[in-house]
Amino acid sequence: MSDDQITVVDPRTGASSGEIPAGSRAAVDVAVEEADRAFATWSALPQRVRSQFLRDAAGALRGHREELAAIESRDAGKLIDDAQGEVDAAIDSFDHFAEAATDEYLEQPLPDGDLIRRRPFGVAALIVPWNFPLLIAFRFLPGMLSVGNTVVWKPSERTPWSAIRAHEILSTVLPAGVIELVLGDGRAGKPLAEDPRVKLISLTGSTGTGIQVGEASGRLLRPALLELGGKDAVIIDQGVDVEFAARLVAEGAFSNAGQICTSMERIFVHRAVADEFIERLTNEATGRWSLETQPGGHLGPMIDERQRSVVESHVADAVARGARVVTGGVRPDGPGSYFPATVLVDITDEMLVMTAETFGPIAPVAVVDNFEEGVRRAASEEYGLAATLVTTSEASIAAASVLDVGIVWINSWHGYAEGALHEAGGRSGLGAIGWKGKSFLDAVSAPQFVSRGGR
Ligand code: TXE
Repeated sequence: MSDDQITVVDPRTGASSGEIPAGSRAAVDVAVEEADRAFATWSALPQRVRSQFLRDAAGALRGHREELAAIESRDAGKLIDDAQGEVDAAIDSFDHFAEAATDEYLEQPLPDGDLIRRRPFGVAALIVPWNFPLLIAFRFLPGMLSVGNTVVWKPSERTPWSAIRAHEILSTVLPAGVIELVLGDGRAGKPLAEDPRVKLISLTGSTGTGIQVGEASGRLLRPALLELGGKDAVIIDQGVDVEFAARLVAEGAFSNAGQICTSMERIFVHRAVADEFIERLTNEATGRWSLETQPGGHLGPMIDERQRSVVESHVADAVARGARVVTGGVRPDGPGSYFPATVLVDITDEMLVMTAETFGPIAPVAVVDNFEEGVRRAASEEYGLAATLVTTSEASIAAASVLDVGIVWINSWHGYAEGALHEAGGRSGLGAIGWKGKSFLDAVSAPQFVSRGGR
């Protein structure tokens, strides 16, 4: 492999699935140029014409839904059913935004003939991570296009293949330049973030990268939508259905092998239910959440060896500081970057599993004397994506309102209603980004006040 190529690795085998360019300023320059050129025509189209293009895009992608899911399942190490669900939801987003960006949204009347016009920013850069390659890309891309932006899309260098295939398919129905794909790692991402012709940028990724993109955006006085790292807490109260709580936490900690920004990474459980909770969580880890290589197992591999090493080092640090491994904790023999669902107890707050993003299937369980102690310890962390509360007490829910987080899930996890809107706390991000509809479009279009001054 030469320096200007990156080898992409299949997480189930460790073997190469091919090479992509490492990225260059020159390639970014061409992509931004093309998207910039396409912007004038695309943004001037009548809304119904742009919406029809989005419907055509959904139809074209849907014709390849199984192929795209197979690619996603292989590259990101997902169970095929999960990959299919994600790909289908990703494609649906094109249909959604074909309807959401209405003429009424784009020109919002005020009294006396004045109005707010929503206008596109111009070229939008879309930098995507590897944990949900198409789902995260298409959370943003159709909505960006729907209001008239053109997009330069950079997938993660660790999972580029579904983006490459989807872009080929989209290119058969969308005008040239409306979506440009650039490949590579930071060697593509950095020049893209620094390009003054990029008028809006979205990054879902690590906090370190987010700070760099934010700095470049500050210099260019350009909005940046940053969805970054997390260290989400779940607090489990006394008097709850412990079986339900254990199932919910297993799902929150082990889904996608823990590689979700809103994974539950810190678990605070009330002493009154702690023993039963730990036992039931352990059963979940060794049952439903055993490795997919076991019969009935649902846990796929970590994305690659680098990520597995991070997870392993966090477990080793916890054990060195006195934690006990109830189950898991040791990498299995055999190919692929698998790591088992792991339950840790005797946890203290200075351990790496409680302070740094682990991004793996690790459930560190800290026992607390009361819900308020859980809230206090949950609040000590500098990340602030989301928090989950398992409780039947309104007083406990009220006590948790001090948490500096963008989302609070109560007796649930990972639900997103249409119209949901959140701004991350702490070092977890910047910019209020809605899930769908108007609350999303507000983040990717600029308001312009138009007054006829006729009063
Ligand atoms: O992220 P990066 P990585 C966390 C998670 C993980 C860690 C590192 O803890 O272990 O971040 O993952 C592009 N300018 N999350 O290394 O590097 C990069 O090519 C512009 C949380 O994959 O931030 C990729 O497309 N772009 C997260 C994207 O940024 C740059 C999901 C994210 O990569 C760049 C993923 C640069 N200088 C990881 N350098 C979440 N919130 O879900 C890299 N990139």
